[in-house]
Amino acid sequence: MPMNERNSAALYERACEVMVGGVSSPVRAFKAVGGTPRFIRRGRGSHIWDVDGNRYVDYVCSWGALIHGHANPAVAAAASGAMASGTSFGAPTEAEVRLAERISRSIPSVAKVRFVNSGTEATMSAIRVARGHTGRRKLLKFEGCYHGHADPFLTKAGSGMATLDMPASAGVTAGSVADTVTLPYNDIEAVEAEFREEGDEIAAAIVEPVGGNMGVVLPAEGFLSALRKACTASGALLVFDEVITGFRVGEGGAQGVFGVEPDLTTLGKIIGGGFPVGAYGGKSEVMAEVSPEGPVYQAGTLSGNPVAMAAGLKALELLTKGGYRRLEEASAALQEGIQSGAEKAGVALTINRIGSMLGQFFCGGQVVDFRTASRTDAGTYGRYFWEMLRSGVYLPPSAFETVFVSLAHSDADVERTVGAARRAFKAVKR
Ligand code: KE4
Repeated sequence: MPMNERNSAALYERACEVMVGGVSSPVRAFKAVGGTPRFIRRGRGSHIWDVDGNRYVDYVCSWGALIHGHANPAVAAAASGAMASGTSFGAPTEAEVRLAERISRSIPSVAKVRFVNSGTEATMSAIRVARGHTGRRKLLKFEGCYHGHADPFLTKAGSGMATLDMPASAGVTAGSVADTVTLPYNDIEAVEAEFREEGDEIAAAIVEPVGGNMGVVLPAEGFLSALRKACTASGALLVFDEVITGFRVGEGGAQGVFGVEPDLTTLGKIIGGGFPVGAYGGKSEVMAEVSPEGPVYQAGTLSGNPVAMAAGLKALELLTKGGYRRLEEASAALQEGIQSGAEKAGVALTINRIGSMLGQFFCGGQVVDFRTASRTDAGTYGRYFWEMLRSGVYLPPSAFETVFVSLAHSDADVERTVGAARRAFKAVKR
């Protein structure tokens, strides 16, 4: 039965007249799955409603920011309470000190932090600090990882660039990526060879300690520690981009789970409770490079704004060990249910998961890097996406993104999603 999408379609038409692609970020345009993007009217808990009144169980969760679900009352109250005293001062506030202290307690490698307004600002600043600290130029990154849209990162990146099959971006000059070296994720030999060849020129190696922008790809045994060892030996800084994994895979982030300590960490999403936020931080002697203490300049009008700080602090306060256990249970049930549905239907599906991050690949065999992730059958994913949407389940409109489970997702939500997936597999098989 065709879905009622009249209002989304009308809004999309209007949007395309005045907004590029009708959206504020490319992956929202549904290009990889086709059809009309859903314009969302409201969210509550694990659900969102579009402007045609269709209700969905949401697994995008604002790309991972909403670990407590939509319009969490305590987070909303913290934000509105902050707003009642003013939305921005362009001056220091106690709220940012408290959030910085909370982050540092949870992620001990972050002795000093600087707040910014997006993950992109966090990663671009972290690389500038690494270059300032080491006096070197080269940046090592990994295929399929996405670190935001700053020029040095826009080669063979994940997320929207993988979705739109863009190995590079127009407007990014050869000069600005001349110092970027991109290696296959999980390829320890390639890392060691690169450091043998150019180790003394590398300012930083930046990596998603769990890939979340090529679907979900876990670090191979020894990959992160090999990267740590190579950086330490060469004097390059190791940067963990934990914009997704920070407070997602555990209170101490992926570095806490895998026991590898970076020199710098970037954060975002969850630490803002759904408000625009980013942060970068690390060892005091490295962060001392940042203005006004040191010579690396970085600034921001709304950085550390009190509303995002209040919402982020409340979101982190609400995270408990029991909460992470719940996320693990619900996500495991979701994975098992969907996987068994695919097997029963004879659909080749590989699911990678860590905690409440799941990646679904319509291909057989292991998915361990961007090359194997790219084996996913995009056409099947698109049909699956629409079958699930028609059943009231909102998945990422791209195979190169992460399915996020929140603390608002109930057992009933999981059961309903598994049932929808079973039906969807039968349909995509036809
Ligand atoms: P933002 O600039 O979008 O706040 O953060 C950039 C970024 C940095 N590092 C990682 C690991 C990230 O995942 C991101 C942004 N994530 C994507 C979704 N995978 C944002 C969604 C979008 O681009 O619309």
